[in-house]
Amino acid sequence: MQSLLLICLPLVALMVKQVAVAEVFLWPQPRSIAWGSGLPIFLSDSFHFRLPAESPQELLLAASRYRDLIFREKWVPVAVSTNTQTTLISDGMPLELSYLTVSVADLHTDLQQGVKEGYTLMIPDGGGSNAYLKADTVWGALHGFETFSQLVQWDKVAEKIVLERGVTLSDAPLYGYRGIMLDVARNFYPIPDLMRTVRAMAHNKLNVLHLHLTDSQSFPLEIASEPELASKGTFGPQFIYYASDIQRLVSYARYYGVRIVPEIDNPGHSGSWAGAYPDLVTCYNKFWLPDMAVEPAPGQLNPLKNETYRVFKNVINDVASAFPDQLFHGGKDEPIAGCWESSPDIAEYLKQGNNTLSTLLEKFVRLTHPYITSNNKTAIYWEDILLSDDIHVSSSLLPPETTILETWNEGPLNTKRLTAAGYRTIVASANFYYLDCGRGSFVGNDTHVDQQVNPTPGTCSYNYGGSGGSWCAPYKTWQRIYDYDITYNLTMEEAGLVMGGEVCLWSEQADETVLDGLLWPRASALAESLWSGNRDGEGERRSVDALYRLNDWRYHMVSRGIKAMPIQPLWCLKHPG
Ligand code: CP6
Repeated sequence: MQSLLLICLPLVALMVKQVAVAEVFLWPQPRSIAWGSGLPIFLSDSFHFRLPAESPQELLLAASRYRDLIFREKWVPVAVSTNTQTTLISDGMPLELSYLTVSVADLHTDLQQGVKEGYTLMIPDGGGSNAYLKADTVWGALHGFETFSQLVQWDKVAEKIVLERGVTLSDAPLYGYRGIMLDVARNFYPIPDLMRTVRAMAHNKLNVLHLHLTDSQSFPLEIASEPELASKGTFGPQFIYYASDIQRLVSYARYYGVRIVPEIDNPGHSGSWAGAYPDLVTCYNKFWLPDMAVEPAPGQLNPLKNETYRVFKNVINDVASAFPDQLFHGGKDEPIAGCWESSPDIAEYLKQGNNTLSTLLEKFVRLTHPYITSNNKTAIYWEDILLSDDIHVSSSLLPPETTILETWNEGPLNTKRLTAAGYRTIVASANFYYLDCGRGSFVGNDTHVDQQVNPTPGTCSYNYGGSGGSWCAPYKTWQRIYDYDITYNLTMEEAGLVMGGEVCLWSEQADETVLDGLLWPRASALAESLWSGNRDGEGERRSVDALYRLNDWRYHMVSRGIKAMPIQPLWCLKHPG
C-alpha cells in the first residue's frame, strides 16, 4: 500500500499541472466559499442526492429536478468554452462522487417570511462518501441544490459532469424578502410565463413574487364570492386568473421555494371595480392629467358606501384564503384628491365638521385593516398611506406588529422615515428598482414625450406610455440596481427593520413577450445584492467585480430557458478585465 502511494504521488502532481478546468461562476455569490486543493471530481453516472427518510414531497422533487438539470444541461461556462477542458486523469482514479448526503434539521418548517434559508455544502477533495449538504429547512436545502448545480459543469474531454475540486461553502441570505413585483393588471401574463418566472427566481435565490393583481385597467382575478368583478372588470375570459390557475401557480411556486404575495390595490387604482359596481367607485369615467400614475380612468372606492365594505370584505377574505402566504398586500398607493372630491356624497361629507380627505381614508383604513389581520395576515401597504402629502392616515391606525410598509419614493429618505417610525420596510425604490422606467412616453407636457395625439379624456387616443415610461427615467441598469444601498443613513436599529426589497415591473408597456428581457438579468442584480451584499470588505462597490460573473450567469439563464437580455457583446468574453 505504502509503496503504491509513493509511486502514485509524483504522477498525481504531474496531473494537477495538466488539468485545465474551467472557472466556476456562482450567482448570487455565496457568503463564504473555500476551495480545496485537490483534483477535479467527477460525478458518477449514478450520482444522486441521498435524502433524509420521510423527506417531504418538496425535497424529493427538488432533488430529482436538480439531478436532471445537471445531467441534461451539461453546462459549460460560455466564457471558457473555447478552452480545451481536459482532465488527464486515468480511469480508475477514485475521484468520483456518487452521492451527496442531504440532512435537514426540520423537515416540516413551512415556507413563510423569515424562514431559515441557509445551508452548508461540503465536498471533500477526492470526492468519496463524505460529501454533504446540511440545511435547517427544506427551503435552505433547495438553495443548496441550486448552488451545487452551479458548481458543476460538463467536461467535454472526459464526457463527465465535473466539479473543479473539493469545496466548503456556507451560505445564508442577508435579507429575508427578495422579490419581484409584477403588474398583471395593466397587461395579462399567462400562467406558464409566471411559472417560468418562478423557476428563474429560484435559480437566482429570489423568494417572493408579489403579484399586483388589480388596478384601474383590469381586475383579472376570479373572486368566488364576487365573480362579476373579474367577468365585468377585464377584457374577456382569456384574461382572467381563475381559482384553479391561482392554486396551480401557488403550489408550483412552493416547490421552487417561492412565495406568492397577492396585492389587491385600493382604494385608489380601482377603476376596474366599476364594471361590476359602478356605484362604489368614484371618478372611474373621468381623467386627470398626471401628477402621478394617473390612469385614463383612475377610479377610487367610495368609503362612504356601506356596500363598499360588504364587497371589499368578500374580496379580502377570498384572496386571503387563495394565497397561503402570511403577507397580504393591501395597496393604498396614490390617492387622488380630485377623484374623491368629484363624488357628490364625498363633497358633502367634506363640508361637515373637521372632515378631510385624510379622515375619509382613515375611516376606510380603520374598518378594513382588520379584514386582513382577522385572516391572520400581516398587511403590506405602499408608503403613501402614511407619507402622501395630501391624503394619509395617522400612524396610530397601523400597528407595526401587523403592518409592513413598502417604500417607492424619495430613495433612502423614505426608508429612513418609515423605519424610524418603527415599521418593517420593503424597499422598492422607483429611482433604483423600477424595471419599466425610461422606455416610453408619457401623457402630458412631459419633455420626453415623442408624440402627443390630441388627448381625449378617458380614452387611449393619446400617446399613453404609462407611469413607468419616461416619467421615472432613466432606464435602470443592472449596475444601478446592484449598487443601491438600501440601508443608507440608517441606524443599526432602523436597518434591522429593512426586510429586503423588490424590483417592480409595471406593465403599461410589458407583457409576456418581453417579460424575460425586462426582468433578467436585472432582477439577478437585486438577487445578489440582497443575498450576499453589494460592497466588498473595503466598502467598495462589487458591481465591477460582478460583471464577468453576471455575464456568464446571463448565458446560464438562457441555457435554462430564460430569455435574459445580453449585457455585453460576445467579444468581451475573450477580452475580460
Ligand atoms: N400603478 C400603481 C403605478 C405606479 C404605482 N402604483 C407607479 C407610479 C409611478 C411610477 C411607476 C409606477 N403605475 N398602482 C406606484 C406604487 Cl414612476
